Amino acid sequence: MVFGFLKKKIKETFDVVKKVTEKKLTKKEFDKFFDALEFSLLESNIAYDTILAIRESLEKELIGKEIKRGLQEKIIMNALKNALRGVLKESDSTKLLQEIKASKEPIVIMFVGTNGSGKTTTIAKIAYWLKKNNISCVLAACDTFRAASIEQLEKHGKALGIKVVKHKYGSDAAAVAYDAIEHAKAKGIKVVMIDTAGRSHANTNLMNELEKIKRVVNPDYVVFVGDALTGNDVVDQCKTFNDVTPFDFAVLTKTDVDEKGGAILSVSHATGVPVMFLGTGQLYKDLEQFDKEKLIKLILE
Ligand SMILES: Nc1nc2c(ncn2[C@@H]2O[C@H](COP(=O)(O)OP(=O)(O)OP(=O)(O)O)[C@@H](O)[C@H]2O)c(=O)[nH]1
Ligand SMILES: [Mg+2]
Repeated sequence: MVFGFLKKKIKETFDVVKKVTEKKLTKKEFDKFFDALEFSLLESNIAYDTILAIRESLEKELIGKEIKRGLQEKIIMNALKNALRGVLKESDSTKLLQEIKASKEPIVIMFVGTNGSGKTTTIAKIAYWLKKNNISCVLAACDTFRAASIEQLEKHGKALGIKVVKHKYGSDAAAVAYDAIEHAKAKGIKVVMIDTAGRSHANTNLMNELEKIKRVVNPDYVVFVGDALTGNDVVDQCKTFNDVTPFDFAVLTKTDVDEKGGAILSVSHATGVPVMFLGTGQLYKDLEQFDKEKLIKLILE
């Protein structure tokens, strides 16, 4: 994660505050500063609603505040940190591990998202993470739609030494998931991860089908996998997915190649659902546990 773009843009807006001549920041001066900042935030792919939330928080904290000479940057940075704290949700992957370990029944996790967002890769990375934590899992090849999807999952299964439950292409995705859950129950496997086919959030038929899979499988967790590079579009995607198959946490992928960072901020603000992991590359180890304070530091310091 680099965030060079956003960081640079935010710093540029400080020049406006540095010109503050009166002791206390007036509404007029704030508006001038925020106009510059708003543009930077928009350019960084942060959704408009999220920008409004940031504005509200900054307004409350900064208007009427004494801006001491030499401390302008520090004061604004602190206010921005607080604004981002309000926008981002906390997530706790350690708690998830504990819950999995304590559960008598297999924990079923279903992954949803648009085409190519990184679902299958993320499942393999999470399987690797679970394995490192001595937790067994089975993968359900429920993308029976896209050519070579089953082989792709099997390749990961082989590399990680993890079983993949599959049927033929074109078969019912829910039936594959059902078999994988039965397998996990019979063998005492702790986690079932369901790889669904990518679909456009605008395709009502395909979204309804996803809802059907969810109804049959009744997963413990639904995970939305979003591609950080799609920027603002990921916000529409996550809202629609959250309406059809409400999700419990999100994973944002390709953050290693996303300079802007807007998607990470907007997804959890738009849905109220936390981001749990960030995909940071193409290797199994390239999965970071989302850490709110660490991200805020990365963006602002
Ligand atoms: N750089 C980078 N590439 C990633 C990351 N996650 C996934 N990818 C790449 O993104 C591409 C698509 O990943 P998949 O896991 O196949 O995506 P998917 O959502 O399963 O795709 P469909 O099943 O076709 O909908 C692959 O080339 C992955 O290697 C990431 O965090 N960083
Ligand atoms: Mg896939």
